[in-house]
Amino acid sequence: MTFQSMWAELLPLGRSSASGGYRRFAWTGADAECREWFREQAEARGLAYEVDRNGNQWAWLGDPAAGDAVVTGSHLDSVPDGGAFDGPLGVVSSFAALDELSRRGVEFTKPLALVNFGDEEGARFGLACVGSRLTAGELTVEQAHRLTDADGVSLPRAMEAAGYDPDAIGADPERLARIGAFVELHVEQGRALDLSGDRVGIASAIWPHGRWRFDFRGEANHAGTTRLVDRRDPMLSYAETVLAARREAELAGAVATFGKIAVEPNGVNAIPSLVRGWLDSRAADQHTLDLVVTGVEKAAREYAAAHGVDLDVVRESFTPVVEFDHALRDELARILGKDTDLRVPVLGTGAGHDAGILSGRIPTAMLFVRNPTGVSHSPAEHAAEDDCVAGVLALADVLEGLACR
Ligand code: HGY
Ligand code: MN
Ligand code: MN
Repeated sequence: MTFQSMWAELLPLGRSSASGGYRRFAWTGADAECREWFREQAEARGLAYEVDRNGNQWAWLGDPAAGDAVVTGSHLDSVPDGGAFDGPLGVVSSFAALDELSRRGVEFTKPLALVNFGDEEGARFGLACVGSRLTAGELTVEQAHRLTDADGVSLPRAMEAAGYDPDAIGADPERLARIGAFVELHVEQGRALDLSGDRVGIASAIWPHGRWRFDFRGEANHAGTTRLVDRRDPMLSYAETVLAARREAELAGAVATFGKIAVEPNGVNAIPSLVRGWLDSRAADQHTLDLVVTGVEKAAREYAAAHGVDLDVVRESFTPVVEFDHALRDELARILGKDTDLRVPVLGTGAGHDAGILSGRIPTAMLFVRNPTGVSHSPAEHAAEDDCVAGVLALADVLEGLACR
């Protein structure tokens, strides 16, 4: 198996022929196909394959009980019509890096594990990083059991339908206690490496970020016969709030996005009764993020009041700022610094990752691979093959430096 052949195998799984994007949502058939691919890759290499209580997939080399394991991997699920690289690049690269280390004939002094964390994108149930949050004890069983998708299917029912036991989920401190370091390789979701002319980068931090649901409730009525003055139209308040979010973010040097909306009854000729919009906002620090979200909510309440519309705002997902482990970050820079042909800058990101969730429990680090357009969460997401191969070799160097003699 080569990076290219694994990539080609994974590429068609869960891909929409209409958009060319991916629809690999947690506990669906597409997710099951990707999971089967992971298991096959693990067993083809004689790795000890297991699925943990939260549905995360692990492939071990060596005895996990020995402790101080070095773990690498990422996720295989996607956002709706996401790109091919966000998540899968880290998983495929971890198998390719292990193959490279086998070719080098290295001797491992620590256990090594490759991992696929489930439901990182939160595309179906609205919460990011469910698999790693559960494992880290950042999400309670009760909170997880309350998650439902747009069709009203709960996370437990979805897990059961996929053959997993939803009553087994929960924190897994014993597993985390066996891990000395987790390194996640990921396509960069931005253009820093393209602008600096580098193939690979090391992560410094993840911006604090979250998701807030804005429920604007008005009065359903006939679009053709209701006078404008008689309307309580939640769509107007929603539209004004979207513009307010952009304004607040620009003022604060942050980002804010209303990317998802649900309208009831969603008829062309019906004034909505309910407009539900989801805000994703991120900023370099907590104070700035608080300023933006507070500003958006204040504006939304003013707009709602002006239109006789009720508003509820619910924080659905939140990740505080992540400073990756400095010692591990510097160790990666030392290891990769030996390759004089490879400059490896350290850069921050506004994108969330499982490595960010786990960073509160174990030392974690990230490697980024150049994305020439910076585009992500889109079918247009791309990374050049030679940059991907450079990422594999860098990951192999890091794993060798951390886990081998
Ligand atoms: O939303 C994020 O930053 C990540 O892709 N889950
Ligand atoms: Mn993503
Ligand atoms: Mn990702």
